[in-house]
Order: sequence, then C-alpha cells, then structure tokens
Amino acid sequence: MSDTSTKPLENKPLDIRIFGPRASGKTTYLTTLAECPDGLKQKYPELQVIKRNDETKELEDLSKNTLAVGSKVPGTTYEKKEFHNLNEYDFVIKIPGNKQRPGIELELLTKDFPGEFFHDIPRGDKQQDPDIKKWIDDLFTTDGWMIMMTDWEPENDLLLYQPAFKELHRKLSGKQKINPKLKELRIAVVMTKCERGELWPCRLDPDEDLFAVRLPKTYEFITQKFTNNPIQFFACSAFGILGDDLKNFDPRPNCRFDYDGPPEEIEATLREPEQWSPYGLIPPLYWLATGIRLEE
Ligand SMILES: Nc1nc2c(ncn2[C@@H]2O[C@H](COP(=O)(O)OP(=O)(O)OP(=O)(O)O)[C@@H](O)[C@H]2O)c(=O)[nH]1
Ligand SMILES: [Mg+2]
Repeated sequence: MSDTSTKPLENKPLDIRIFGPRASGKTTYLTTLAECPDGLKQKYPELQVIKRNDETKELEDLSKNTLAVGSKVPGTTYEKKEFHNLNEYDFVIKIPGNKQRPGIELELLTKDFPGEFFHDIPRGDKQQDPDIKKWIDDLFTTDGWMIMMTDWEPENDLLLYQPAFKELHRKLSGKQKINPKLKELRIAVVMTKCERGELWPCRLDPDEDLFAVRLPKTYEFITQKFTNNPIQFFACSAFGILGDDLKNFDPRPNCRFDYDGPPEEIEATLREPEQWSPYGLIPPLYWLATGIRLEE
C-alpha cells in the first residue's frame, strides 16, 4: 500500500531564492506552481498548493490572466532601489507520499529576482552597485538556491554562467569560514524549458545529458569547486509536452514561439492551455527541502 499522508517537515519553513539570467523562466515557474494545473495534479495526486499571502495569491491571478489563456507573464522589473519591495512568496505545499517517498508538508518562502541581477553577479564586489550587494548578501541568509538557466545562448557558458558561479563560489567560501552552517545551503541548478525537442530526451539525466553537454565549462566548474555544498542538477518545463501519459502520448512541446529574434525577446506561450502538464517542478523543491531526489 502506498502512503499518501503528508507530514510537516520541520517547524522551520524552507527559505530559498530563485535566480538566473533574464527570461530563464523564473516567474513562469512560480506562477505555474501557484496555478497548480490539472496536469501537475495528475502527476502528484492529492498535491496541494496553498497560497499564504496576498503576493502569492496574485501569482494565481496572474496565471489566470496570462499562462492559462495562452499569453506570457511579464518580465520582472529591475529596479535596484526596490530591494525591499521584491515580492515575497509564501506557499504551503503538501506533496503526497507513495512507496518511494515520504509525503511532506513544506512551507516555502521565496523571492524571485529579476534576471538582470544574475548578469550583475560576475562583476564582483568591486564593481557591483551597493544596491546589488544587498541582494547578493541576502542570498547567504537562506536555506537554498534554485538557479534557473536555459541554454539558448551557448556562448554564455564561458561569458556569463561560469563567471557567475565563480563569483558565487568565491563569496560562499569566504562566508563559510565565518559561518560554517552555510555548508548546509543546498543548490539546485535547473535547466528550464526542457520540453524543447532537443532537450526533452535528455531530461532524465540532466547532469550528463544537459549540463555537461550544453554548458561544459560551467558544469566542470560547479562539479569541481562546489564540493562543500550539496548541489544537484535538474530539468524542468513549466509548459511540458502535449501529452505525457501513456494513454494520450503526444511528445510535441506544448509551446508556441511568437517571435524569431534574440533569445531573451522570444515570447513563448502555451500552445494548448487545456493540456497544460508541467514537468519537473516539484523535484527540485523536494530535494531542497529533504535532500531526497524524486524522479518524475
Ligand atoms: N518554451 C518555454 N518557454 C517558457 C517556459 N517558461 C517560461 N517560458 C517563457 O520564457 C519567457 C520568460 O519567462 P519569465 O518567467 O518571464 O522569465 P524570468 O526568468 O522570470 O525573466 P526575468 O523576470 O526577465 O528575469 C516567457 O516568454 C515565457 O513564456 C517553459 O517552460 N517553456
Ligand atoms: Mg521574472
């Protein structure tokens, strides 16, 4: 018999930061989580996503007005002076257990940074704006990071991603000398938009088949240097494919591209909102909370 009960994880909420380059799908991820479309519930029967504050409830409204009707969420505004006004989301997520995994009830606190923040990280202490430094310092007050990337610009492997991880590693190592508890900070590195045809077959082994191949320098740096912290690689797609259960199998991406220009300006929307079945949204959260990796 499978055990579908959920147990509160700890008294302490899981406080994480979601960051990554522009248009990597951070806000869409959170909006999809808030919406919890039927396709997600089919994968996790009895999954409950409770929105605990107004900002989180607004995410669900955002979904109803955008993703669920086939348009996209707006980019997150980049206003450095607004640090204290970044939205703070508060969810309770009840993930049912089964034979393979214990059910958990997880309170998730999170902030969603605008992508420009990630592009500022490699500039390092000396060149960073004092307002950006506040955002960087905030990263080290948390339990975990979800770093979201897409590989639409492979040259960014050396120009952006690896330098950003170098700077994060430098800061983290320095801070760990003063605060060894920071060695417990978990880092989930997530390849988003993996419904794309060339990525979809690789989603099951994202380390070897996505990161090592698409972002080799970044992958090499992370695996060789981030040895003090638990770090794992994931693949997800907020949109998913048109039919990923055996009865209605249809491997075409549930995605429509509306502009054939630079990657950050490509507007992707759900092709069939009625068939919305996100992939891989829960495993990074479950791992950040428990250290246990779910396969979906
Ligand atoms: N194909 C595909 N496109 C996606 C997916 N998730 C988001 N997008 C699209 O990617 C673009 C950027 O999504 P956002 O969620 O705004 O990205 P972001 O990381 O929050 O961007 P910033 O706030 O500008 O940093 C939009 O056109 C989305 O519709 C996905 O799973 N698949
Ligand atoms: Mg955003």
